[in-house]
Amino acid sequence: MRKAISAIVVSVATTAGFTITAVPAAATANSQCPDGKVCLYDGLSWNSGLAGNLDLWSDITASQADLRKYYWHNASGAITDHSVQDDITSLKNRTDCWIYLFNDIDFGELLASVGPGVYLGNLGTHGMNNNITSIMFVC
Ligand SMILES: [Ca+2]
Ligand SMILES: [Ca+2]
Repeated sequence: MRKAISAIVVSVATTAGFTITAVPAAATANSQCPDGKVCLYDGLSWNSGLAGNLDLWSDITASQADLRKYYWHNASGAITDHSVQDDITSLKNRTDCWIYLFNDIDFGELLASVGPGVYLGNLGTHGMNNNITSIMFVC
């Protein structure tokens, strides 16, 4: 089976972080991430393999300067008391925007920039598992 993600990682010599771009992913397995949203997940592979963990997710459509104040939804869609910050393990970018991922609040310490249509099933492979604390949209 063809992987849904086709990402190219390019080092950026002059700035911190790196750039991730991809051709738009095939139109499969998008039912839990509507077009036009960036979908964030606590678990690997967009929560497809929870291994006993909660199905925690959140969709955003604009920059978030402080994910400490932003909380996961659970499997039934209710807001939980689990903060999103330092907890994102996979994501889908279903917007036409680039998203910039930062380690600190208020867009401090750039980790990576992620192009439109990129799905990342394991942020750990990019050294970003449970690190993201703010996200900037650049449209
Ligand atoms: Ca996580
Ligand atoms: Ca962080």
